[in-house]
Order: sequence, then structure tokens, then C-alpha cells
Amino acid sequence: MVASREEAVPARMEALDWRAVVRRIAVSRALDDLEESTLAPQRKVLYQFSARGHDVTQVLLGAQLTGARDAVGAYYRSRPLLLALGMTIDEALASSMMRVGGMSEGRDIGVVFNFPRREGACVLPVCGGVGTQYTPAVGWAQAVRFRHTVLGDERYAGSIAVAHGGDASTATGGFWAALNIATTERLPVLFFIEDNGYGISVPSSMQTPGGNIARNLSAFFGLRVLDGDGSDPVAAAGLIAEAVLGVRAGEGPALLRLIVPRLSGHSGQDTQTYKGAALIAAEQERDPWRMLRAQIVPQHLSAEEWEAEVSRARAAVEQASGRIDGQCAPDPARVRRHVFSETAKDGRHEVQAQGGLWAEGVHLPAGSSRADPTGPRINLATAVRRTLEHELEVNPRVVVFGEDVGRKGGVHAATMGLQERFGTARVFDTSLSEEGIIGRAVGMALAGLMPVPEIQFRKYADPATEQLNDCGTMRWRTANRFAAPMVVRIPGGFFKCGDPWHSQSNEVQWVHGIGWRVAMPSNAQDAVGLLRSALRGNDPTIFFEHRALLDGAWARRAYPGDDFTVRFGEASLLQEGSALTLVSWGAMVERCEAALRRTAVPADLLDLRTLSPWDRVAVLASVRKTHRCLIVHEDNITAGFGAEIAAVLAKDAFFDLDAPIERFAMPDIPSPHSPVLLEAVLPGVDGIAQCILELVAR
Ligand SMILES: Cc1ncc(C[n+]2csc(CCOP(=O)(O)OP(=O)(O)O)c2C)c(N)n1
Repeated sequence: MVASREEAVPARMEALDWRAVVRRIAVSRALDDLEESTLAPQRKVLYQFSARGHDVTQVLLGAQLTGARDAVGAYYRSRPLLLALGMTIDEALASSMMRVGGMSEGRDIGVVFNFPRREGACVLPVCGGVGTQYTPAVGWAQAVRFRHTVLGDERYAGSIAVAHGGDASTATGGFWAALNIATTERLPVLFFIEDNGYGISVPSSMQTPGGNIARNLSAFFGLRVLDGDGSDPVAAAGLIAEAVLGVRAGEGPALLRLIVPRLSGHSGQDTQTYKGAALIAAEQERDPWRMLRAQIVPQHLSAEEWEAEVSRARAAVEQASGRIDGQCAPDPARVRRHVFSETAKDGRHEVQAQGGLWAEGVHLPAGSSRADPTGPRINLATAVRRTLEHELEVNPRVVVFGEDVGRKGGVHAATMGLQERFGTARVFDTSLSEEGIIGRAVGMALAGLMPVPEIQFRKYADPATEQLNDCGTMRWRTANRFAAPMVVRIPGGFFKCGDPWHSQSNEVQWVHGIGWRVAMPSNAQDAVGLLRSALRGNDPTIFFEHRALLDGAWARRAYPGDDFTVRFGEASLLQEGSALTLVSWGAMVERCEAALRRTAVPADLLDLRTLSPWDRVAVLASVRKTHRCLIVHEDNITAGFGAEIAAVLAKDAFFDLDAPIERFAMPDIPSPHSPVLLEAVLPGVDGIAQCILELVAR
């Protein structure tokens, strides 16, 4: 029988191992003390973020995170919580001292942690950006429900996500995006807000009116709100137990705000001159650590036991620091590794510890590069829909979502009928928040699903920029501990007309971003193969669906089969000739082909198909043969991807060139709306033909 709340909370309090709580807080204090007094001044720790004042409540929270698949979206002041969940002192110090054995192998700031786990609460990779932890945490919560109720995985029953942040983080878009998702979907998430009154020097009254986010959210529909004082640790422990129990019991999301004093500066450099001596003294008076001693000694722990734990913690931290000091710095020869999923020489995949399907030993067949076209020609939108349908069928972990993606079938109709067929848990609409869409996808990927979020139009990926960037760098930042493979479908580019909002292409941004594979198919067959490769792969992928191609006649091809895949980084040589190399991708390929037809110049036409990675071998080989190169793209010319290709050719094919490398692309303006204006600036068949003729005449 399930105990009532009145019985359950006291039972959880009764079960609290106070000695273990004290031990962990003592370790956290000893770490902060050592770093503040010694390691930071010695510059062995370069960025110090003390958790003094936040430590008691965090360790008390950690004691309640007992679900087999609980996860925490944490931030830079979450170290005590990590210690409570099982991170060792050596791991903590190796991280802050930038030594081998640290959580990021010296790649990230010491308190920007990650903590992969197969069993027990894990900590999702922390980011430096305030507020970034929230939407991945709700994604995890949605995946918990999915894995339990849809996939029938009992380990996920009753597990929850915790999103941990400070008061200032409640002003961020990420917080509100997550709150909307958690409450509209009734997800098992606890928002755990430690309010120390400041975001660096800015008071919480600037972050939320009146300075109390709990009060302001008290009428928020579907959210249970609790508010308390972290300087009263026993009462705080009760509130924490109550909040966690409710979320675990399936009562929906909760927010618990606890007031805590920040007993050191924001970071090691911060002298807190903005606070004044009286406030600083008052904060010291409210030190929860001292309060805890007064509350639990001698009832739960004798004074001798308390002192013994404190001395033991200090000694353990001292010894560990000596040990870690003797440890090597990470090997610079490895610093370029783990941007993408890697395969060793013997063919073994070096798989991340957590995130995606491969980490759980789930591999789908790699497919076949041989197309087996059957049936009539289909448009690119249908090609996408059919591929998604097949992958949803063979892989129960695929989930497809975005604005209008569910019932309507997407504003581009690429997901039409999928919700009817696979249900609302696997194909669903989302709130209008791109940060929410991508952040949620990150959390779901980290929980072992293959999310396929749609960004409705290329330009509207802007609000998701932070989540996209952080997702891309995740594997590198965590030295291959975590990765979040997903396929982000982004329709974009011009259609019948342009405009600055729906018609942008700007694919180069993703190539310049770290860790994203980027596909930009020019036709339905390649779209099938590339999308399937991405869905069965182990890296985050941007899949660009060009609006002009979705129903364009030229892009229509017969469906190449349910096994068909196209390897990334392999250009397609559409026609061969010795006078010129023409390189393009996306919607410009069709125009390049027409221009070549018009000029009758014998040329190699290379459709790159993917820009990350891109097939430099094919481009170099062609240019070494033709000695001339024209690159055509829709993206703006300055620092467009053509510039990268040109730079590589200038270096590696310099002596093979008989003429300067030419680029033909959009001028540096947004896409204009009027078709007359658009065609005046977009590379068109006439313009490309003219470039070709001029280049071969040089
Ligand atoms: C998006 C973003 N903007 C600004 C910063 C710089 N910054 C780092 S911490 C911080 C204050 C955050 O305060 P709060 O969320 O209350 O947490 P606390 O540090 O008080 O624990 C700021 C402005 C950042 N890291 N990320």
C-alpha cells in the first residue's frame, strides 16, 4: 500500500542518514576552503565557484534522489549535489585542477560538471550559460515517462528530473520555456531554486518582481509551489522530501524555492563590494551549516561524531589534493578528439558513456548505399515523410515533434499522417519555443531516445541557438562521456518568393558551429538516404529541407528503398567534363545543371550533399583535373561555405589552377520578398551560365 503524504514525508525524514549528510557537506566545505585559501591563490584552480551556503540544501536534495533513472539539470554551483550523488573527491579536484581524471579532461571549467550513470541519478552535462539546464531537464522528464509507459521499461517508473538553478536563472528564457513544457505536459520535474538574493551583484528583485519567484508562481496552473528557508535545514529537508515525493508520485511538476546565503563572492574574483559589511555579516549569521549543527547535534549525531566527520573530510580533501597535484595535465595531443563520434582503427566505435542509442548498445543496421528505386517519383516532402515513417516503425525510440508537427502534419506537410499512425507520445506538437524544442530534444537524447525535432523555418532556429550550440559541443566538452545524437529538421531557403523570415538559408552557421553534421540534399533520393543515415547515426545532425525542393519537380525521384542510406561526406558527381568544376548543394544544384546545359561547357558538377563533413577529396580531385572552379550557393557570399572551399583549393590546389576560384552567391542582404527582387539577387540560371562562360574564357 502506498503511504499517505502525512506518513511518507516523516518516513523519509526518519530514514535520513544524518551522518552521511554531514560527511558530504563537510567534504564540500573542505573543498571550498582549500580552493579559496590555497589552490586558487596558487593558481592551481583558475576559476573558483564556492558553494558555501548552498551546500546543506543541495546535499539534502541529493539524499532524496534515489530513483533508478533520476537526472539533474545542474549549474556551476551544484558541486555539493554532485558529491551527494556519488562524485568522488578525486574527480572534483581533478576537474577544478584541470588534471587527468577530471570530468571534462581539462576541457571545461572545473565546476561545469557532468556525471554519467547507468543506474542511479545522473547529472546532465552542465553548461556555462545561465538557464540552459532547464529545458534538457524537462526533456529528460518526458523521456522518463516515454520509456516507462511507451517502451515499458520499469527502471524508469517513478524516476524524476530536477532542474537546479539560482534566483537569477529564473529570469531566463530557458526557465520559462521549461516551466511551460513541464506544466502543459504534467511532467515529473522539480524546479529546485536556491535563492541567494543575487545574480553576481544584481539583486533578485531585478530578476522577478518583488524578488520571490515562488510567490509570483503561486497561481501558475499545474505547478505545485513550495517556499522555504535553507537556513533552517531540518525544515528545508522536510520541504525537499515533500516536493520530491509529490513529483515522484506523478502529481506533476513542482517548484521549490529555498533562500540560502551565498557566503563567498560569486566566484573567486568577486569581492562583494556591492553588498556592504552589515549584509555580509548577517549572511554569515545565517550559515546553514552552523544551523544544521545546532539542529541535529546531539539528537542525531554526537558532537564528537560531528567533529570526527569534519576532520575526516578535511584530511580526505588534503590527501586528495596532494594526489591530484601529482597527476598529469591532460594530453594536448588528445584535445582535438571527440568532436564527433569516433571509430577506432579496428572498427570499434568509441561510444560515449551516456546519450543516444549506441551508448545503450542499440544499433540499427547501417543500411545500403545501393538505391533500389521503386514506384513513381515522389517529392522531397514525401521522401522525408516516408523515411520518418519507416524509421518510426523499425526504431521504437524515434520521436518526432515540433510546432504543428502532430495533428496538422507540419506546415510543410512532411509529417502528415504520422501522428495518426504512431500516436501522440511519438509524434507530437510542442509549445512555440524553439529553445524548448531543442532543449527538450537534448534531454530526450541523453535519456536514450532518438529525437527528431522540427524547426518550422530556418530563421526560427535563432531562439534555439544556445541549445544547438551546447548540444554540438557536448561530446567534446565532456571528453566523450556524453553526446546527444538527434536529427533537427529545418526547412528553409526561398520558395516562390523570399522574405527575411522564412527564406533564409545560412547553412554555414551550422558548419561553423562545433559538433553538428550538416546535410543539405538537392533531391528526394538523397534526402531519404541522408535522413536515414542521420537517424541511425551517433551524432547530432542538421537536416536542411529546402522549401523550393519540397515539391519541386526536379527534386522528385523514385523512393530508393527502406534500406537506402547515403554516407555523409560523399559528394555526388552529377555530370563529368574537363573544362570546369562546378560545386554546389541544395536548391542551387538544379540551377547549375540547367546552366551547364545552356552553355554546353563540359564540366564536373559536384553536389556536395553534406557540408559537415564535406567531400574535399572529390572537389580537389576534380579541380586537379579541370583546373577551374566555380562555387554556387544561396547563402550570403561573405564567409559563406564557398569561402571555405575556396580557401582549401587555394592552399591544396594552388598549382593546379589556371584561373581564380570563382564564387557566385547571394549578396550580403536578407532574402527579399518580391520575386522580382529575389531573382535579381539569387544565383539564377542566366547568371551561373555567364559565370561559367567567363571562367572558361580566362
Ligand atoms: C546566459 C548567461 N548570461 C550571463 C552569464 C554570466 N553569469 C554567470 S553567473 C551569473 C549570475 C547567475 O546568478 P544565479 O542564477 O542567481 O545563480 P548564483 O550564481 O547566484 O548561484 C551571470 C550573470 C552567463 N553565465 N550566462
